[in-house]
Amino acid sequence: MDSSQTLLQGKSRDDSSDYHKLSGILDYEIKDNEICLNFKHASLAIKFLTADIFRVVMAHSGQKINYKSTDAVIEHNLTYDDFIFTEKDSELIIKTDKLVLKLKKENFLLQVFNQQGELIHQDHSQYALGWKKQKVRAWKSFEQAQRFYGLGEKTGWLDKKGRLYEMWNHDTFLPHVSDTDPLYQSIPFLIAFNPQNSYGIYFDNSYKSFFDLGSEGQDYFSFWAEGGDLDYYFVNGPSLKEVVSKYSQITGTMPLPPKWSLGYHQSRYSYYPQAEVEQLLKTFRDKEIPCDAFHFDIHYMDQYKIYTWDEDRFPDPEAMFAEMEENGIKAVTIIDPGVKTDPEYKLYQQGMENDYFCKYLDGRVFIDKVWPGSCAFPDFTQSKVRDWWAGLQKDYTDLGVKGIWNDMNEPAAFNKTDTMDVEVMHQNDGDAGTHRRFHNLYGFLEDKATFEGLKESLNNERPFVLTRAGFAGIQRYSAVWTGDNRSFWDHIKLAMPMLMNMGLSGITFCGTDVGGFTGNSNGELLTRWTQMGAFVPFFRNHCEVRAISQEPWSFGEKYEKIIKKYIELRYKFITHIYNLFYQASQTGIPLMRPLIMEFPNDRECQNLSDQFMVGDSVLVAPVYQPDKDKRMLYLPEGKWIDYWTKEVYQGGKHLIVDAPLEKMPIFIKAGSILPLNDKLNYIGEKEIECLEMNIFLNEENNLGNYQLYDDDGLSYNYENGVYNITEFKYQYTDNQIIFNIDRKEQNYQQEFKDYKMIFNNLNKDPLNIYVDGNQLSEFSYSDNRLEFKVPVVINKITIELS
Ligand code: MIG
Repeated sequence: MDSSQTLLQGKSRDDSSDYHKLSGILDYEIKDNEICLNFKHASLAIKFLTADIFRVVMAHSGQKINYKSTDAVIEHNLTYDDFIFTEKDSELIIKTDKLVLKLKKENFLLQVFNQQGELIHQDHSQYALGWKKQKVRAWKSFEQAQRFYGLGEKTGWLDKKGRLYEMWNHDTFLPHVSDTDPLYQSIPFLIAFNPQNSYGIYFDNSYKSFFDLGSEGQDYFSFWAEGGDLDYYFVNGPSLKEVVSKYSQITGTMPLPPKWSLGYHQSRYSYYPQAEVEQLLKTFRDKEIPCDAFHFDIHYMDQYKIYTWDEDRFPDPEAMFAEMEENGIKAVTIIDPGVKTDPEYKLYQQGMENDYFCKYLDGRVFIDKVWPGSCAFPDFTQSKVRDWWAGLQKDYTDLGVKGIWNDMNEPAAFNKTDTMDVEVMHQNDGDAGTHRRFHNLYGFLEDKATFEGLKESLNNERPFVLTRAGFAGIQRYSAVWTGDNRSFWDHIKLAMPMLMNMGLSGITFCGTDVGGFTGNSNGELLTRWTQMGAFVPFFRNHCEVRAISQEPWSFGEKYEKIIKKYIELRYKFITHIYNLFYQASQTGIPLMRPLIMEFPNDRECQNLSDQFMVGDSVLVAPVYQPDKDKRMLYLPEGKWIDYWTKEVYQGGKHLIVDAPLEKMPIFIKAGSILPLNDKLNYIGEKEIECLEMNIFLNEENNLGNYQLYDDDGLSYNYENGVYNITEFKYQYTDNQIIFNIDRKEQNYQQEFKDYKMIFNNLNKDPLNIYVDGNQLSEFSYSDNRLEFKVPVVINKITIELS
């Protein structure tokens, strides 16, 4: 732990005035999708990917422009050259189908306008772009009304304005408090929000970098890096959803995970010996508490040597995994990157023989202490090392392991800087660089190798990888958990804006240790945390080696009952959650969303950090304080239906609602359709024969729709079209409801046989119901709720109302 970490304010103050700035434009050239500009000691390329995504790359001090991207950027093949260029006396103007860019010739300045001529974005007039020795920096003006989101895994509120954030992956064991920074991940993607014109900036630089969002009250925001190139992407909105979605065109989306990984995971540091795991399994199944995965922490290994098993603790892991599998529980094993320097250890031998480890320029292998004692560290920048690592996964998948949990991959080391010496070299397949350049990519590249290895060895099953460290684009390979939080009430609260901003930064599949990692949890805390966790993308209960047990039953029956109910609720929502994962895999739009994403014109939502949306229709307001049986929350405009009582609320205001321990407030936006399913003990336990289609009616003259994606949840067959897409639509007028089912794609033999139709908030008596023209005799109607069953093959329901 670096002691400077706690001295946040005053760290890395970086004086703007002594940077070299761009002079006036000397000359320029246009080639294809690119405008190249020359300055006295620098040059700049502006390269269009689309009509509203462009890249800016600067070279300085006599260097040539370096077009090489970090590994975060996918091979997108995006290019756009359909712009109109005009030269005026004082500026160059580039007009695309969506934007107008103006470049001031004297004292370079970039301005971006939309088609209506509104200014969206501009460089700060005093500084614009500059460099100082190896540092590169950009200054941008900002309006006080603007909000900042994104930046991945950061502490603080939803709106990041007023803070200085550092990007340097760090094993931060000290408590994560309001201003702790950095944590484990570096996602240099910033969103500048304003209701009309939001945009994003992705700074594609893996060196240590900083984002100063007005921490000294200055009228600009700024980002800089300690090395590498000034290489950033401007991503236009105008909506927040478009910004996030367009960012995923640069760094990719999360692939569809195996459905079981969306279930409940149980972990601790560490479950052993084998008999204890068997007991754990039995307890879950006896108590019928749903669970899909157990995590194996470092004690399973022999002297913490990765890819080994402690034979005393685990005499027969293969048999244990088989028994788990039979009971529907998948094994996820932890892996640390450090390889113990034991001359009799196979991996160390292989690494030394084949030159796989990170070395200094003079050839010495970098060795430092981690759990196994002295370790060498694989150089994941080399493809041969990633191939080797990928190949190791088979050792585990052959035993029955289904997922890998990559810890300590900042990489963490037990020394003063908590990490690898920055002077260590990475070979990077012929484009070598120091650890200063590759530090933030270390975990990312390990995860890439892990993902690819698992994919290969799991034989058409989708891998599950969980990581602590990462960089932009990490969503392509791994889910992310937020590291060592504590069993503090504050950490339920802290997790919400952190996870929402991770979602806005491309990381859909994220979560936090439910119950808290360090310190002892308690019944009330675990209950409240599980309630929230049930709606967070990655749902795992995990705690530290010294902490008391925090399995769902650890604090007595009163809490167990409620915890169980919320884990069951997760599974009740699983069809919907999986559908949202599918949407995220297509569009990059996360399932855990800040309200501002759905209600962009509602000022109240701009910094609303303690409630969130699951998709576009479910609003969740966790209780994050002890001894509370009420919670204040905000409902945006429109009507909302209390999930529990079905009571209808008028939004556009704050409410104080009852929230006794057994109740976490959940509201459904009126007008929406929500699929819910039966209770499951684990994904795939049985066929879900009947899917509940819950319709939450709004006023008359209301339309609603829901598109449901469905596949086997496990294989890659969906890539060959083996999936279904069904569209549900309804129209509610004063005398009838017409409900349509349109099977748009139907190549997968789906499990549901029937839909149970539930119309909530129907305050007119249903007279006749016709299903594809035939009158239905069986239905029930009471308390404004109409219910009946129909087979999935039907197309149209007509409900005549009184
Ligand atoms: O230095 O493997 O964040 O989840 O249980 C501690 C033991 C190493 C840190 C991880 C935590 C894990 C623990 N690890």
